[in-house]
Parts: sequence; C-alpha cells; structure tokens
Amino acid sequence: MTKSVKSGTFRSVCPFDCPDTCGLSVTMDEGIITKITGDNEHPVTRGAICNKVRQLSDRIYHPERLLYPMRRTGPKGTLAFKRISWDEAYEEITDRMRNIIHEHGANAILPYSFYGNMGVLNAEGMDRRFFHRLGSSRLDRTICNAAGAAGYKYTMGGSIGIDPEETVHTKLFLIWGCNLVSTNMHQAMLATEARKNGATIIHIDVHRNRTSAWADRFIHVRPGTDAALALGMMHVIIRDGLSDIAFLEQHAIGYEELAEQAADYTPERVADITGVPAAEIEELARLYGTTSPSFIRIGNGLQHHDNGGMIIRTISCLPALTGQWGIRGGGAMKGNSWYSRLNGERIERPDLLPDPNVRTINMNQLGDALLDLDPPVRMLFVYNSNPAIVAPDQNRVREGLLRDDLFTVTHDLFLTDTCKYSDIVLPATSHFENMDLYTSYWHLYLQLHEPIIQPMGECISNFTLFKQLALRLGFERETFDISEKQMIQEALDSDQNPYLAGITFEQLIGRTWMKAGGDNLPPFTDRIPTRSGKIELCSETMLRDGLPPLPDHIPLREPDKYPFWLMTGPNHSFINSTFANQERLQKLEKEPLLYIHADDASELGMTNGERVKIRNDRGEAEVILRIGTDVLPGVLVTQGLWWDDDRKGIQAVNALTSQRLADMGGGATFFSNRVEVLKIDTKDISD
Ligand SMILES: Nc1nc2c(c(=O)[nH]1)N[C@H]1C(S)=C(S)[C@@H](COP(=O)(O)OP(=O)(O)OC[C@H]3O[C@@H](n4cnc5c(=O)[nH]c(N)nc54)[C@H](O)[C@@H]3O)O[C@H]1N2
Ligand SMILES: Nc1nc2c(c(=O)[nH]1)N[C@H]1C(S)=C(S)[C@@H](COP(=O)(O)OP(=O)(O)OC[C@H]3O[C@@H](n4cnc5c(=O)[nH]c(N)nc54)[C@H](O)[C@@H]3O)O[C@H]1N2
Ligand code: SF4
Ligand SMILES: [Mo]
Repeated sequence: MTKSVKSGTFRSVCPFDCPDTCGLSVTMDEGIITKITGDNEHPVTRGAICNKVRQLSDRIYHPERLLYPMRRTGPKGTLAFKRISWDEAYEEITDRMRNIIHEHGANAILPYSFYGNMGVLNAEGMDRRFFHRLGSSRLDRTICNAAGAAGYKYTMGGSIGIDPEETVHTKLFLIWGCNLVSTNMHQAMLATEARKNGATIIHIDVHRNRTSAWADRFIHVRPGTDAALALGMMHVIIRDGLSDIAFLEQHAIGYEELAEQAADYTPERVADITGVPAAEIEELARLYGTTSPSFIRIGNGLQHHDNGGMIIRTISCLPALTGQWGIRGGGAMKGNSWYSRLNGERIERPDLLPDPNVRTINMNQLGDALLDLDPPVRMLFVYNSNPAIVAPDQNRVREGLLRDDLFTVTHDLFLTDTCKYSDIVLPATSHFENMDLYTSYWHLYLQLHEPIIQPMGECISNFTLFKQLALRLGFERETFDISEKQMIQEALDSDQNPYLAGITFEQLIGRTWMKAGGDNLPPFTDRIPTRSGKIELCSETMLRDGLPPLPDHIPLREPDKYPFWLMTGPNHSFINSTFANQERLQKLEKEPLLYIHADDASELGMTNGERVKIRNDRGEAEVILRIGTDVLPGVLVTQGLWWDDDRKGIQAVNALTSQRLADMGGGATFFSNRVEVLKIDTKDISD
C-alpha cells in the first residue's frame, strides 16, 4: 500500500555520508513532507538531528531539482541542456556503450561514484553488479577513509572499534583529528553524557574549531605530526611504567620493539616536531596513562595527509598500551563497518567480470585518468558523486571532462558542477522515494527504509537506472530483473558475518532497525582479524607491504615551494558538496573563510575580512580572511566544498589539492597542500 497520499508521521533514515546514520521521523500532510525530526525511539539518534537534515524538505522540494533527463546542447562546462525522454536517454547511453565496447573494449568505460546516498542498493548494489557485468574499468573508491582504514587495519585487523553507545562509561576522551561537533554530533552527545559523570574531553587538532570550543581542553598540533605526538605519549607511558604488561602479553605482539622505537621520541624531540610544548606532552601522556576507561575517537582529518595511514596506524596502538580494550567504555574507534558488513560478493557480483584483471582506476586521480590513460577513458558514468567539486586537482579533472571525445553521463538530484560537463544528465530520486537498507560506519544499527513519497517528476533511483540499463543491454534477467526486496535479502544472507545473525528483511520490516551483534557486542574479543589474531604493535604485514613495521613519524611530502600548509576540510552546514546549493544553509556559512594566524596576517599586511587569493601551481581560489589564533603560524584552514556556480567563477578549494596519494590504501591527500596567500590586487610574482 502506498503511503504517498497519507498524512501522519513516518519513519525514515538519513541517507547521507555521515557516521550518525540517524533514524528520522517525518511528518506528512497529504503526501507532502512538512517536518523532519530525529526519531525519539532510535537508540542513538534519541530525537536529535542536525540542522541540515531538519531542513531536508528544502532540498526535496527545491525548485531546481532535476525532474527529467536532459541532453547537452551547448559547449561542455556551460548550462545548455534540453529535455529528452527516458527512452531517448536509454537509447543514446546504450548505443554509446555498445559502440565503445565494440571499438575500444569495455575498459574504456569508467563508473565514478561515492556515497551521496549511503543505501546499499543505491551505492554498492545494482550499480556494481551492472558495471561488473559490463566489464568496465573498476574504480578504487579511496576518496574518504582509505588511508586510515588501511593504517587501522595493520594494527587492529579491520574496521573494528567499540560500540559508541558504550562511550557513556568513558572517563577520558581524546577526540583526535575529528571535528565531531559538526561531523558526528551523536558522539558529542554521548561524550557530553559521560562528562556529566566526570569524564574529561580533549580535542587534538590543527584548528581551534567548534569541537575545541565544546571540549574541555585543546591541544594544538602542527599538520601531519600526530604520529610523533602519539609516540611521545608512548615514550612517557613506557618510561613511567604505566603500560599494562599483562594485557599486552595476552593481546598484543611487538611491545618490546615498539618500546624501543618510542624511546627515541622524547617529549623534547616531539615538541620540536609537533609544536606542542614538552610539558604538555608529559601531562597528556600521564593523564592518558592513568585514566581508565579512556577512548580515542580517531577522525578522518588525519588520514587526508601524505602520512595519514601511518598516523592512524600509530594512534591505534595507544589503547593496547594501557590495556583499554576490554574495559567497558575503553578503546578506540575509527570506523565500525566490520560489524555490519553485508554480503558484498553476492550483491555486487564481481564474478560477472569478463576479465577479472581489468584495470582499476584510483578515484583520487580522475584528472590524470581522463587526460593521460592509455587506452583512454571514453565514457564516464557519474552517480552519487560530484567529482568536479570533490575530487582533488580540480583543474585537471575539468580539463579531462572538457575532452570532446569523452562521453559523460551524470545521474543526480541537481545540476551540479559535474552535470555541466555531461552529455546526458539523468534525474535521481531522493532516498525518501526509494526502498533501501542502511548500515552505519559508526553505530551498529541496520535500518530498513521504505519509500514514503512518490518519485518526483521522472526521477528514478540508481537501483532502477542500472537495472533498466542492464535489461536494455540484454543482460540476464535472472541476475538483473530482481526487486529491491530480493537484493536486500541477498545482502543480509551472510554466513561470513556472525554479527548479522538473526537480522532478516522480515524482521527489519517489523522493527525498522536491528543492532549488529545484538545488545552484547563484546568490546574486545580474544581473537581480532589481524594475521596473528592479536593487536600488532609491530607488523610483519607492513614489512611485507614495503612499509616500516613500527609506528613512526614520516614528514609530509608536499614540496616546500610555498610558505603555508592549507587544510581544506568539510564545514558544519554542508555534507561535502551536498547542501551547498541550498540558500538557507549557504547563508549560515556566509562565505568560504580562511583562518590565518595574526602574526602571518600582519606580516602579509592583511586585515580581517579581506578577500584574498590562495594559490599554488595547481590552481587558485578566493576566500575571506579570518585572522586570529585558531591556527598556528604557517597553517591555514578553510572549510566547505562550495559549488563554483554560486561563487561567480571563483574556483572551489580542490583547485589547490593534489592527486598525490597517501602512504596507504591509495588514500587522498586533501590536507597536505602548500600554498601562498596573495592580496587580490597583487600581481602573482612567484611564476
Ligand atoms: N557537517 C558535516 N558533517 C560531515 C561531513 C560534512 O561535509 N559536513 N562529511 C562527512 C564525511 S564524508 C566525513 S569523511 C566525515 C569527516 O569528518 P571528520 O572525521 O571530523 O574529518 P574532517 O572534518 O575532515 O577533519 C577533522 C579535523 O581534522 C583536523 N585536522 C586536519 N589535519 C590535521 C592534522 O594533521 N592533525 C590533527 N590532529 N588534526 C588535523 C581538521 O582541522 C578537522 O577539525 O564527516 C562526515 N560528516
Ligand atoms: N578538499 C576536500 N575535498 C574533499 C574532502 C575534503 O575534506 N576536502 N572530503 C572528501 C570526502 S571525505 C568525501 S567522502 C568526498 C565526498 O564526495 P561525494 O561523495 O562526491 O560527495 P557530495 O559532494 O556530497 O556529492 C554527492 C552527490 O550525490 C548526489 N546524490 C545524492 N543521492 C543520490 C542518489 O540517490 N543517486 C544519485 N545518482 N545521486 C545522488 C548528490 O546530489 C551529490 O551531488 O569528498 C572528498 N573531497
Ligand atoms: S547528516 Fe548526520 S547528524 Fe545529520 S541527520 Fe543525517 S546522520 Fe544525523
Ligand atoms: Mo568522507
């Protein structure tokens, strides 16, 4: 029975790429959404959601939402499109696909997607199955957490942390390279609850931001030096006899080697590297070494550096040193996707690949892939992503997108900057219009979503789009002509993951959410998924992978040509580039700001509120100066992935970032940038 003409309150799930994956409560009046709040009964959401999603109906009913397929009628990079029918769109796309495959081979086609919608069917379900069967080039989806996931895995074996609900018992929080007041608000709620019971919250960051204002203490660190800070803490903990030897003997390997390594990281040396005074390092280490349970929330900021994998690998060794795993509320968390991992093989069907050795393209190197690869990419199929804004080295990406012999299809809800470079633009439904299954990469609840409104205009879901394309290309009906329900059942049918035992489609329909591992997920099991089954403080696997086996500080690699380090992170009111076209949220963010230290600004003769240019060899962007002491001298921070369109030709920050990969996992290096700051009226003299 359709709910679309109903009035009342309905359950939904937040689909965005945010760890909190909230349960939503949606009020409808005759089929129209009138109010969105947090679900009071959801155990983690507990009625609270962020301002962005409280305003989500602005996005759903936005006058600029794409409602019909369109074909490009003018030059690439402009907004010249005309409406076409779905039949025309399908015919053109499938004809192109057949011709490209015939003339150049299927690997000339490249999908490009990320997590604009986190639902498994729409982000890693029918789409993946389709491209596997097509035989296109594969995309390595490394833009977010690849380096950190690899680094954490070397220590802990997988994306396993503690259940965040347990952190209400924590006594000491280290919020490390995570702006969680903006990016993981329910972790802030849980920590605030713990604080009422006496917990202390310490924020370690390069930027004194909203999270620092909420925390009890702030530790200001230089960019990319956190591995040294963690090693300095280990130095003090080991030196002062604060290690939990009994725990280490039972659950870890490599303690002696690590102790030898940490011996070199004296507080004085670490102070030189990090900018954190030696006395502060001593104090932090002793507090961490003597407080239990302690919990480290490891953020994504750290891994967007050249050395991000090693930083996270190093920090994730700390809880073992003081035996925190296994104590309620103790341990760490970088991500928790291990617990709710679905049957990916079954739904994505990599076995359908005609050539299992087909090339894989790292999504952080899209610019080079479009411009330099041989054989060239001839069709780019974008969905769930906005690469013209989010991918590094934007000018190279756009140069690639401008190629006359590249055919680009983009499926989205809006005419994004990427759409402007596309030959065919297809309208996507919002998640409210679809069935899907959601897992979180932070909490442990799986949530089923049933559609609550009718598709708008001629919008279709990713699931339907790729199913239709498959059927029109004559792919096997038994594999592609399936329902959403069937694919959800396949996803949940996993004997590989014991934490999903008892979680079925039928059970979820009745309850909406179910917790992976039930209510008693052990915070630490005797065997973790590393090679040794133990926490690997010294890692043979790393050695085999050509990496140093022990935690270490490895300096950033961006050449020293320009005077400042620039960090380009997300902001409070957008999710990546999603929401950046909504007026009310734009107004809250005002303009892209550049945080600079007062000494640097005065040396440059610049004043607060001045519009300035940041530039390097890759590109430039304009920002408004915010002078103070929120960043250290020599460091700059800007936040938010603003659209170019709305900024009258001023480039977005990824004009400045590099396609260079991080030390592990093929991760992105968005934060390891060197730039200079120029007055707008000053001629560039550095060329
Ligand atoms: N409001 C909002 N929420 C979001 C998103 C969003 O865009 N907006 N995006 C979502 C996504 S996809 C992700 S991946 C997460 C990201 O959210 P977080 O995990 O919070 O990661 P970032 O905000 O990228 O960076 C976190 C912090 O790292 C700091 N940082 C940068 N370099 C260093 C360093 O070298 N050392 C230290 N100690 N700190 C450093 C930055 O100043 C920043 O405060 O948030 C998700 N939630
Ligand atoms: N400089 C810099 N760059 C960054 C980052 C940074 O911190 N600094 N963060 C990086 C990180 S961590 C991430 S995760 C990436 C995120 O990069 P993306 O995943 O590309 O994120 P968004 O910009 O939110 O773009 C998602 C797009 O998907 C569309 N979409 C939403 N739902 C659907 C759907 O159901 N179907 C289809 N077809 N489309 C849909 C949205 O409208 C939106 O245009 O950006 C990265 N880029
Ligand atoms: S964006 Fe994050 S905090 Fe906001 S409603 Fe969605 S899941 Fe919750
Ligand atoms: Mo991300």
